[in-house]
Amino acid sequence: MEAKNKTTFLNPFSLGIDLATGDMPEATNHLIRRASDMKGYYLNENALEELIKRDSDPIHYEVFEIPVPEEYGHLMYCISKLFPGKIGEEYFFTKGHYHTVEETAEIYLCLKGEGYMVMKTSDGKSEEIRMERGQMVYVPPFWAHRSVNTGTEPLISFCVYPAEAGHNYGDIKEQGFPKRIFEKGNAIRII
Ligand code: PAN
Ligand code: ZN
Repeated sequence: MEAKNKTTFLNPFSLGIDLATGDMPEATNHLIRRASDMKGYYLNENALEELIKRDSDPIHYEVFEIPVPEEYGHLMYCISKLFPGKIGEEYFFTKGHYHTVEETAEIYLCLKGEGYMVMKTSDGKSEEIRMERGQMVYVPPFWAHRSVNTGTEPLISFCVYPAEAGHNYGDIKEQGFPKRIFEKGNAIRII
């Protein structure tokens, strides 16, 4: 069979994912974001600079994937692993993005750790949904999304989304999300 409607024909395959650790040994793509990649994202810029110096620009989060064609019909999937910690009082988070093809959703199944999925729409709606092991978050089309680690171990999720979705970091670096998540007086505060 040949490609149909511009969707590349593939043979079925399987791969292993360790549900306790999120390890995906056959992953061929490994995206690394370091603390220095997060400049401009956190409220306390000095605290981020201190972390970069003190810990020699540590890894902030990583994504492991085995790519499929970025075409309508295929599903991209990956493991997202966000380390725990704070920049000042603000919990570590991923940059966050809209999908370039805005009408594409995403499923995050949390395998380890705890935190929140922080989301917004371009017309001002905002949601924060708790993530913990065994909890699935459905990110509907049109919602920008960022994960935040409020725990003490890595926040690890298995993500699935339409392969043609693409990532649009858009206005998020400048405007962020309506809510940030802090630790204040030993409590998690969403402000
Ligand atoms: C995830 C994210 C991953 C890293 O795979 O790409 O958690 O976050 P950023 O892309 O915001 O840096 C996803 O949502 N893919 O669409
Ligand atoms: Zn996404």
